[in-house]
Order: sequence, then structure tokens, then C-alpha cells
Amino acid sequence: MNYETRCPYCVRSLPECRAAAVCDLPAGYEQRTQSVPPVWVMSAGFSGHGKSTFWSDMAILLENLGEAVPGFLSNYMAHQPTQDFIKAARYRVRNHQQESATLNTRPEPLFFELNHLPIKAGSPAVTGRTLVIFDAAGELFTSAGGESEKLNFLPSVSTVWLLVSLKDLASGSEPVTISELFYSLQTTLQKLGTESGPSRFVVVFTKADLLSDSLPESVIKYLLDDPLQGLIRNSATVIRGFSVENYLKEAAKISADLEAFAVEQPGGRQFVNLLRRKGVDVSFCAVLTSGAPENEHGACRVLDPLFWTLLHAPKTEPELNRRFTLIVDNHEAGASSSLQSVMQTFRNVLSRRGRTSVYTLGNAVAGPVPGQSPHSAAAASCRPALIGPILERLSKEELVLVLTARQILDLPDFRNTEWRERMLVCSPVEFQDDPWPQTMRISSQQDCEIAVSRLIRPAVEAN
Ligand SMILES: Nc1nc2c(ncn2[C@@H]2O[C@H](COP(=O)(O)OP(=O)(O)OP(=O)(O)O)[C@@H](O)[C@H]2O)c(=O)[nH]1
Ligand SMILES: [Mg+2]
Ligand SMILES: [Zn+2]
Repeated sequence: MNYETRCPYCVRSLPECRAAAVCDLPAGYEQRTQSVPPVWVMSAGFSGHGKSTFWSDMAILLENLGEAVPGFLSNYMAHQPTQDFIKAARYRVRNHQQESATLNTRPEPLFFELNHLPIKAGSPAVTGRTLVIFDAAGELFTSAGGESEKLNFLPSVSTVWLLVSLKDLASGSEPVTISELFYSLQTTLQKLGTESGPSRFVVVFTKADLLSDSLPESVIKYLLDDPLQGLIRNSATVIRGFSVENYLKEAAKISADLEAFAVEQPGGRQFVNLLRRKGVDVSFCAVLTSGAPENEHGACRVLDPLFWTLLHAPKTEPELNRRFTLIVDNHEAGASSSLQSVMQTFRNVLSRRGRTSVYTLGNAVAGPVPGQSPHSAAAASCRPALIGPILERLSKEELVLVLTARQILDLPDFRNTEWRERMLVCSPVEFQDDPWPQTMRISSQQDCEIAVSRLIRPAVEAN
């Protein structure tokens, strides 16, 4: 299940969002994310635990990562808030300034297109990911879900990074434990009307400099050995053959050490049990950022949470292997002029999102592209509107979109078959009696995108 292809602002499908034309997405976002699929990450953590400092360090490291890892390229996309964020991060790091508290509003998504990742990104066709980040204000995690609407994107986020400064937990005026962060997320999800939530958590212990007397020895050594720490000042040695998979082999041992460490913290055992019981994927990291006073090391292991996330990011093969069948009714009674005009649009939209074959209703052989020569096509097919002969030839993996302006005689025969979920009937006219369960009225070209999203959605949810 991958909801991250939605709009990170309004959380609607991208075609629906585009039709409404209110969200400030990066230019070309919908198109770019076809080849550089999005992965959404939200940071959760109490106020002052170092979330924003961490994100801004990470942004600088990504900007400079190409120095250490030849070929890697990060691009901010044409999105003003992301560009403003980067400028502020550069300024803060250069001038050793502190981050200011994040505003208690709905977090603005920020976009980083990561190209030529040194990781097997799920499919040979995918060599990059669009990282969409939400840096939420700490207050949103102490109000026990009271402001859940500001986190309305949370049910669509696959990965949450729980950033915890153990020193700040211990010294806060109100006694809170790590478990409370988890409960707060659960409450927010419930208020948003969902039980399911992120399937991956990365627990990040921030401000490692303040934990030097309690962190396991192995973790301290690991932090200080970070080959990428100099990137925050853009001084790096080139690492030939860098691979995220290899990098994370060492990080996996550290994750296990940190899990054991977490269990020993106040409320820690319960926290780990809660995460484990949820059956989600959990990794543990520790970081030291440029927010630490007199930090002469740089940013240590700040990219580890990202590497864990990318390694486990939803695979994209099913999407690329998706197969569509477009069945077009060319009969004179069915081939209204508005149908002819949307036919080609449908074909284009489908082809962008999967392999597409086209059939003419009443003709069980995949045909020449209908719509390219409408006159001959219309004349050729004066056959009864039967869909059975076509459906029988299709594999059950196909998603079928039918474009017609008349009732299809044998459609009711397929009501209780698997086609119920996999076939959408689109028509410029309203069918009065007993329409197919998935029927959509098409009145403009824009409806094509919405229809295709709707066709894909139930199949994705069933998986
Ligand atoms: N000692 C130390 N301090 C840090 C470190 N990272 C961040 N800080 C400091 O922690 C303070 C809070 O950092 P922020 O990044 O603003 O915290 P936040 O979690 O975004 O807080 P909210 O936006 O209020 O939710 C700042 O003064 C940082 O300089 C670190 O690695 N070590
Ligand atoms: Mg902040
Ligand atoms: Zn939107």
C-alpha cells in the first residue's frame, strides 16, 4: 500500500489535487515522481529535542553528499519553502546559530529529489527517490491528539522518525518518558479515524554529546568514525564504491546495541515493546549535530535514519509492471464525439502508468489504436456490446477501463467476479438502471486522470 503518491498538502490523489488547483506543489511534481517515487517522512519528538537542527544538517549533508559519493545528486525541485529552508540551514550552520522553535502549524512539506542513490532502490528503473519531509513542532506531540488536524497527512506517511533527546526527557519540568511520544502518535491517528499508521519507525537518539557517559562504547566509536561527518563543512574524502547496503551492515549492529540501551531508559522497555508489538519495522540510531556547542567533529551519522528509510522504502516494481486494458466502444450509438476526444487522453494517461493494450468492444483482438482513425473505427464495429469475449482473454492482473456511452449487455454477468474491483466503466452519459458498481461519468479531459487514479486505488488497497 503506498499512499505517498498523494499530494502532501491536501492528501488527495495528485490528479484530484491538480483539478482543484489550490496546492503549492513543486513545478512538475506529478510527472517527476513517476520516475523518482516519493517517500514521506515525518519527524516526531518533543519541543527542543533537536528535530529541526537535525533536518537542516541533513539537508546540508545531502547537498554535499555528491562530493563523497560520486554521481549522487540532490535537487530541491522548484519549491520556494524548500529553497528558503536550505538557505536558512546554510546560514545557521555557517554562523553556528541555534535553530528557533518550529511554529505550531501544519508542517510545510519540503521536497528533496535524490538522484543516483548508492542503493538498490527497488527496481532497475528507479535510481532515485523524492524525499518529502514534515518537520512538525514538538507541541503537536504533547497535546494528546488535540491538534490532530495539523497532522492530517500522518496516515499516509510510511516512515516516522522518533527523535528523542534522553537528556532533555530527564531534565524537563514535566516528567515524560519515550513511551508517551508513541502514545501521542497513536492518539493522533485515532482522532484522524485510522488504526493503521506508519509501517516503519526509526528511533533517533539526538544530542549524543550529552550522553557520552551513558551511551555504549560501540556507539560512541561508531559516531566518531563517521566517514561522512566532514560533509557539513563540505570537506570530504571520496568514498569509492559507497553502497548504502554495506554501510548499514555496521549500522545494524549499532541499532541492536541502541535497542538494548533504550530498554534500560525510563519507560524504555515499554516503548520498545509497544513498537515491537505493532509489528512494524524499527531501527535505532544516534546522532550528533551541528547544534552541539563546540562540536569540532561535524555532523555525525546524521544520514543513518535516511539510509534506513531508503533501504526499506516501498518497492515500486508493481507500479512499473502494472498492466491496463482500455476497452473502447466504437459503435455509432456509443461513439459520441466527446468519447472520441477523451479516448486518446485515456490512452496517454494509462500508458504513463503502466503497459496498456487497447480493445474495441465487440472485437476480442487487441486492435490498432482507436481514436487515431475514428471514421474507419466507427464504421467497422457495429457489433453488439459484449465484453465477455475480451475479459476472457485477459489475465486477472489487468486493470480494465471501459469507455462507452451505452449499456454493455453482458456486464451484469461479471458483477460477482474479481473484475468488480478491477474494472471501471467511464461514460459521458449517466446510466439509469443497474450501473456497474464502479462507474464514473466523464465530462472533461481532466476526468481521465481522476478515473485512472480511481481505477488503480482499489487494486492497491487490496494488495
Ligand atoms: N548539545 C546538543 N544540542 C543540540 C544538538 N542538536 C540540537 N541541539 C540544540 O537543541 C535545541 C533545540 O533544537 P531544535 O532543533 O530547535 O529542536 P526541535 O525539536 O526542532 O524543537 P521544536 O521545533 O520546538 O519542536 C537548540 O538549541 C539546538 O542547538 C546536539 O546534537 N547536541
Ligand atoms: Mg523544530
Ligand atoms: Zn493538494
